Amino acid sequence: MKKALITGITGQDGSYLAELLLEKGYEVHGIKRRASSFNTQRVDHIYEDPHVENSRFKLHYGDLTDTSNLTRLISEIQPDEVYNLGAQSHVAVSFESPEYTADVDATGTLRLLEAIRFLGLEKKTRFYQASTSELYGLVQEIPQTETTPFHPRSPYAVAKMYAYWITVNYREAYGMYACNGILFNHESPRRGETFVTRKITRSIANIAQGLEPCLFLGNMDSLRDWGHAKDYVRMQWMMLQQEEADDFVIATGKQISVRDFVRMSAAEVGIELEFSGEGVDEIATVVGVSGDDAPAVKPGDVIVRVDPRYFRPAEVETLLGNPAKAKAKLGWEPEISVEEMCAEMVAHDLDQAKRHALLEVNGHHVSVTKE
Ligand code: NDP
Ligand code: GDR
Repeated sequence: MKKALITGITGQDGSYLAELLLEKGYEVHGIKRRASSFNTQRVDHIYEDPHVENSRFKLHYGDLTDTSNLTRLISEIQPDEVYNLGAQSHVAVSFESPEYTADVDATGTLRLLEAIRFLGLEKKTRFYQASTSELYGLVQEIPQTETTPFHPRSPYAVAKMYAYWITVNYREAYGMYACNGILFNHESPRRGETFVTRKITRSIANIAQGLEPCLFLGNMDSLRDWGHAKDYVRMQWMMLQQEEADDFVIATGKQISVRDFVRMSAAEVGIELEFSGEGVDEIATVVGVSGDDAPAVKPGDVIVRVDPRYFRPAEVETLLGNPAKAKAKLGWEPEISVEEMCAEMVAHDLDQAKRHALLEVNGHHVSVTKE
């Protein structure tokens, strides 16, 4: 039975990847951070009581900032595959915590690679690094491929650039099977609530249920190549099953703006929006409502506004990937479109909003946490 170790198992990708590897018969080990409250919601459905015999899903406390912890875990587990998905993954937050982001995202990657090498596992353990389209930043070429030059635009992206190159370096220097997946944005109902797609689907669902009056956003002109996390974790596994380690762009090859994602999400709950104004004065007004499940808004209501708080010191305006290499060498293609993904996310968040609304009607106050 193959053993995999996943850092970031409690995150969006970690949870989908753990499901996939369990389906494939792996013994799956994951590193979770110690927190003052439970933080395993995304993997609770696959959690197995450690007392159960032959359990194939095991969680260990750990942290990417802790060398001794990582080295001990790798030594004990002797994994065939390590997926380094753990990171301070929020671009805007990285401007506020640049040093911590570097420690976790850059040095954390080095700590894992060095532990594998130090333990003499460089010929046994295959390594996957969660690299990112943020490396392209101020884009030099459209669409972006594996050979497009990098120009990172945030402390997050700069830290991930170190992680990218140290992964390549350990492959070249020590012959390690180490790969970079250069993944473009990918989302799902399990996406963290402060990333823009999930923030939008959650707010639109709350607005439709009368739980929240308005969605505040930053740069709505931003263009992203959005795929579904389920499609992308499949590719993470495929990358470690090749004869030779290599780096791949994973993207859909299509892009839309943040504004269009808002429009698409609103349409899912029967709200037609019209955008007007520019820059910080841009608003979206309801111009039509439809459907059996009438949303709690009426034509003329302004339900989207700009809050400059969400602007970034340096922005990545446009990202569009070309996944031709992944298609040619691995036969990978995304199966879920951005429209299907958006519908799934809104349906999920609407279900949650309806539960909250029901509780409110029955006198139980539910606080809807926001940024
Ligand atoms: P999430 O933010 O959902 O998950 C990040 C995970 O990392 C969580 O499990 C988090 O733990 C863990 N983590 C954070 N800090 C530490 C630390 N100091 N030590 C150990 N673990 C830590 O990210 P995604 O699942 O969306 O992304 C997975 C990886 O892929 C990340 O590295 C991200 O940067 C990268 N990436 C993501 C893309 C995307 O569009 N989703 C695109 C390209 C790359 P906790 O639950 O406790 O917070
Ligand atoms: P990104 O994702 O920065 O691309 O990083 P995010 O969803 O945070 O932002 C996408 C774009 O939307 C704009 N935006 C807003 N973003 C947020 N979070 N909140 C807002 O209110 C808002 N309004 C507009 C942003 O400015 C940006 O242009 C994600 C993360 O998952 C990274 O870890 C990963 O590496 C990259 O995707 C690929």
